[in-house]
Amino acid sequence: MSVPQSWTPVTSADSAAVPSRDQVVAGLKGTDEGGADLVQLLTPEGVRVADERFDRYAADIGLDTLENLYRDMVLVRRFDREGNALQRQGQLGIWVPLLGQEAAQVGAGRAMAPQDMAFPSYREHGVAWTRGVDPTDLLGIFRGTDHGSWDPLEKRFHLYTIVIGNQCLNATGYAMGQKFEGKVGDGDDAEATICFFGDGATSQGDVHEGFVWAAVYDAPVVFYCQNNQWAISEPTERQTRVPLYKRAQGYGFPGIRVDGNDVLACLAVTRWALEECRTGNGPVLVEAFTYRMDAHTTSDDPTRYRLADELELWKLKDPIERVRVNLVREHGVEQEFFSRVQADSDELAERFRQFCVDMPPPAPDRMFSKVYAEPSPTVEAQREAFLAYHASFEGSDV
Ligand SMILES: Cc1ncc(C[n+]2csc(CCOP(=O)(O)OP(=O)(O)O)c2C)c(N)n1
Ligand SMILES: [Mg+2]
Repeated sequence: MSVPQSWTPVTSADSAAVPSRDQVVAGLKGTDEGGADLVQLLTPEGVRVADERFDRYAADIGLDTLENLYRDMVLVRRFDREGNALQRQGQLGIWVPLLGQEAAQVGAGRAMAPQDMAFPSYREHGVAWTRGVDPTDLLGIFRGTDHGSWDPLEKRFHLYTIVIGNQCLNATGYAMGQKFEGKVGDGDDAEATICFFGDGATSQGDVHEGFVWAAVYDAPVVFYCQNNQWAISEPTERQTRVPLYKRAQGYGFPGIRVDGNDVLACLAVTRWALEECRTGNGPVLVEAFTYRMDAHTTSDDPTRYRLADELELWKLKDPIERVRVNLVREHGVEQEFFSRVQADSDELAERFRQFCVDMPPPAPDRMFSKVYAEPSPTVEAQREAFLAYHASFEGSDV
């Protein structure tokens, strides 16, 4: 086979530009120049720091809003922990914990305008909360009785997607529709879409295709990647040779890395990104640099593949603790506020638990009743056959 004329072999000078494995890992962990690019408004010690570019997107955040963001995160963490416990007690088939990702999710969710649309994966309980989805509406998914019982159009929050990365195609298509229907512009009612996915999802073809279509159609979609460092047992360095936010450049749109454990920075950066999209400058890739503090799901045991000291380091960057420290030190907030939030969260957890325990088993033919909007003879025949089979057990112990 002859070599095409335009082909030139890689010289040693070119390969000198290729980073070493150590340099790649340093970049992915945020300790190189990529680390300096990290947008942060609240340090892990709870100190508010200035950021020339993004301060104006957090300028209106006074004490009340900061308290509300804190409350959101505490309540979300509380029902997430309850979900884990319910699975361990046999009430749920599985639970997908979000521990450690509260700021990344609450910050992004609270940046959305009511008319914006969100496409989640399966871990976005914190975003669901900000969209007004009652946490009990998540329970059917994990108890295996439904696919989520909220109205996606009313909440502007799509149903969960388990197929990794697939929602990037849905979100891009939806955003293209927003553009074609003239919903992008300077008006207060302009709309954008935000798509949530993980670091591992960036290796999926669906995400690549979403990026390509969004780029060439200038679709108003914020690709919000929560880089929690792990895709089950696969670390980020097995997914990429460059920090994820830098990938956007290859598609021709901006990419930015934000401290995913800093709720203020996540809020400010996502407000900016959504504004870019609403006004016709999208898409944008946001990499929220965070950490999955618990297992991938309740079916996973992370002690098999990662060291405890990594978790200990991330505990020092806890997203809730840094807001608490800031509220006390810079705003003089008293214990009474924190006790009230704690009481509210316990009340929510109790309601969540009781709802779960009281959930009735679904009727045996339920799985056939919501397959298509219109009646289908095939599904109807399957339903009849299943009910007859089911009836054959009547009176037996099975
Ligand atoms: C197309 C597809 N392949 C594989 C899986 C199995 N799977 C479920 S979660 C997961 C890892 C995803 O990691 P990441 O995108 O980083 O998201 P995270 O779970 O960390 O939030 C995989 C491979 C799946 N659900 N869908
Ligand atoms: Mg991940």
